[in-house]
Amino acid sequence: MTNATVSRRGALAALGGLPPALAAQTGRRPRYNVLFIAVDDLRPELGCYGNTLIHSPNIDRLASRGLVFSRAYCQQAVCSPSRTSLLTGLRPDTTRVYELQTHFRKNLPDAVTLPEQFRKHGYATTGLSKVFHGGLDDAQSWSIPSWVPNGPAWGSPENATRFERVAASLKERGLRNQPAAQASRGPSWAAPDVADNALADGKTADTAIAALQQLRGQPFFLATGFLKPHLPFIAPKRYHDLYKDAKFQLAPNPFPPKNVPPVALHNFGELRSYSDIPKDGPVSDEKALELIRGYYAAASYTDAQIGRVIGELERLKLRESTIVILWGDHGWHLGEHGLWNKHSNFEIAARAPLVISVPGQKSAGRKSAALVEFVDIYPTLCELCGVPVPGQLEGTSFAPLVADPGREWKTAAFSQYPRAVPGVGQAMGHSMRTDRYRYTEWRVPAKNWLAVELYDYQNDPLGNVNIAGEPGSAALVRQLSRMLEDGWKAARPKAPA
Ligand SMILES: [Ca+2]
Repeated sequence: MTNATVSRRGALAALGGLPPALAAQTGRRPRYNVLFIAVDDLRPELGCYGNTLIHSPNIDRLASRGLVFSRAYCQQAVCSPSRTSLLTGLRPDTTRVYELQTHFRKNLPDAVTLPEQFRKHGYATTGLSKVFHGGLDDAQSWSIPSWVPNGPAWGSPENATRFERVAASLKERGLRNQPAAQASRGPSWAAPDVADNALADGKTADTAIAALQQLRGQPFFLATGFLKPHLPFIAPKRYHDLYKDAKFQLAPNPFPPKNVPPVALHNFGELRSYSDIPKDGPVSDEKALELIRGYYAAASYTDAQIGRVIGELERLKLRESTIVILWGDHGWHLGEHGLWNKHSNFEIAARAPLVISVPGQKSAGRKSAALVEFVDIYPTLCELCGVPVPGQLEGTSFAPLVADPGREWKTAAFSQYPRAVPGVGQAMGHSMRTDRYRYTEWRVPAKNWLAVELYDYQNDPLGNVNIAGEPGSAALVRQLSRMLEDGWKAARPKAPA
């Protein structure tokens, strides 16, 4: 019996799944459904993460029935690379998807995605709205064609035709999507006085509710993507009104870390593409407060839509047979380190929300501070549902943490971000979060160029000082550099004794 078998059976037993002996005798496995909720650009700015200003009652309620990971990290802090890594179970250096144009099947034609693996093992799978990055959908992942807001109705012949057209067009283009149109964008936020489902995420919730009604009665994997709080922060007025009297604070560290190498920073071009943001220079304090308020309103709008979908799951009495997992695809700078958007290797961009609720889970309502990675989600869901875990995956199932949130776990989580260095070339920044430190190396291998960052969260909780160059750090830098080079395989948890 392998260690993996032992841990899987142990985890299922602790979760209240079938007793291992019975499962072994009957070959029965829990065929939990999966409600897989992706939230675009949601950072851990939620009640269940300790924020008392934000209104996130529905995600908080999910957390009270699940496990909250306080230190979960995406593998690259921008939409498509993060989602591609999570959905293929492979790291960006394997998918070689570092930007928003390349489809992973260009480099990995035979990859088996997470929903595809469930489809292959008898599940109905479908994707609503943004699961893969926009325009980079993957037809073979879905047993029922995916759906996007403002397209034909889900499950309709028209939607299937649209889906086939998109798939054919991707193939024709060598799976290469056109860069998103950078047409002149309007303001960064708006508060129209409209119904929830006048906007995309409300339509997605409506469709998810309809999909649940149709999918019940068979094992299903329903992936539902919500677009807010991605820019622009457009949410119905009632969600902005939640914060009418709220006293927002500016980021406590609206400046680059001391001694930071310039390669770690960026000019937040995404935000600047909106009409009310200056093309250069800092964002005014007044605008920064507006943006923070807008972000909160947009997050609350999505929280309400998530509540509607989970409410339907309960109404249909599917809650006790369904795993609900929620993740934001990466973190988001709201002025911290003088930055906006994602696109960095800083803690604030790499760390993202992750909540899992498993039927019968004994750890319901608890938090885990274990270092987990989004690349771990694929093997975790397979293990919990009795779906075989493909051998090529580069993550580790955290099902043992769902059973025992305080157990020893990974020694590091890994992220990366590419950046052009003017006059030098294209750098890749590889970053590693350990229990105490964040250590990052930016390299242009052809030029033997290197820049290093080291933050000590024990002495500097906000990561405001890069101590990599300090004489007293030399031995630690050497040690962490070796650990970074040894990589994710060496950081995996040890099998229980
Ligand atoms: Ca995103």
